[in-house]
Amino acid sequence: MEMLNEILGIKYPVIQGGMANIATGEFAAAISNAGGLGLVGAGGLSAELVRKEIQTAKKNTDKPFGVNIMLMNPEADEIAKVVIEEGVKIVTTGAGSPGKYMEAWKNAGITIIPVVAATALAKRMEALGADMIIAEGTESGGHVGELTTMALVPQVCDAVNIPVIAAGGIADNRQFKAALCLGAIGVQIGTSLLVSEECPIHDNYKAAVIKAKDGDTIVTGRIAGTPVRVLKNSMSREYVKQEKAGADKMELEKFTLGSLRKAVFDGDTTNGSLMAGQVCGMLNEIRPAEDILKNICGY
Ligand code: TUI
Repeated sequence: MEMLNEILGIKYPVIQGGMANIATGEFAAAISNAGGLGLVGAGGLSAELVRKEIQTAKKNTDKPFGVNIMLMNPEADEIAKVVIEEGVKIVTTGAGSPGKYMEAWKNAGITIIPVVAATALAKRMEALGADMIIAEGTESGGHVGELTTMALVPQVCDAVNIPVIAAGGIADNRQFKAALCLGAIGVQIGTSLLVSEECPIHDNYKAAVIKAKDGDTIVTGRIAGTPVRVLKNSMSREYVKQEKAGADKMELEKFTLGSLRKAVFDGDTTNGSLMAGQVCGMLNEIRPAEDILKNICGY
């Protein structure tokens, strides 16, 4: 079977995760220059800021790169247009169904790679013309589903006839090879890249990921319906405590509002939302992105 790097014309069969509020145009270009597929993470940005970041990525790399659209973004409709206007070639999506944008993207010749956490959406995406699927297990950081990568990836592979990329819980060559054994043609990684030299997050955030052990993540918002995996800290422990005690959504909002920005830009590891996956326990140093990709792929 053709591997992801062969399909996309890149060195390593690795896509960078969407990494909301982290993956700038400069970062995406750095990952592409390192041999992976870098992505501008639209996250919670306005459509015009996404356009700016796309333009920055173009200036900083001549290699393929893409855009990840976080579908809960209130400006998702406009961002869906911006990627067409800017001639972006590859789009991944997360936290929802991109169904209503797919016809326009296909007409624009965009390679569409939705991220899914269950087989039902994978099948719907294939029927609507998705080119590939990213099957993301609950080991991941950020917005997650229920199924583990081990359970999800082979079931998605069986459910669809398009190539599948595995995500969630992949940080070294053993996990990379396991993902290929499960039927994937490549992997998506996020947490490992948090501790790359090129990653623009605050040093405190990187230090917290390096210090974290395997049991140091927690999922907030499972009850409210927006499960997000983050490092344990005062904010996330209190969030889950209040959630279990029956706090309403509005009350919980005050914990999450702007909390990712607090972590990324201010390095507030106490009140910030430090999104990270369960592989945090195996990340022990800050390295160049190229080393990280090379190590994971084993060549
Ligand atoms: O999207 C992600 N990971 C993310 S998005 C994000 S930004 C954010 N911050 C705070 C709250 C919410 C989001 C941080 N990390 N991964 C891809 C992913 N998509 N995981 C799970 C899903 C998913 C879940 C439900 C996709 C579709 C879905 O249902 C869609 C439908 O309509 O059936």
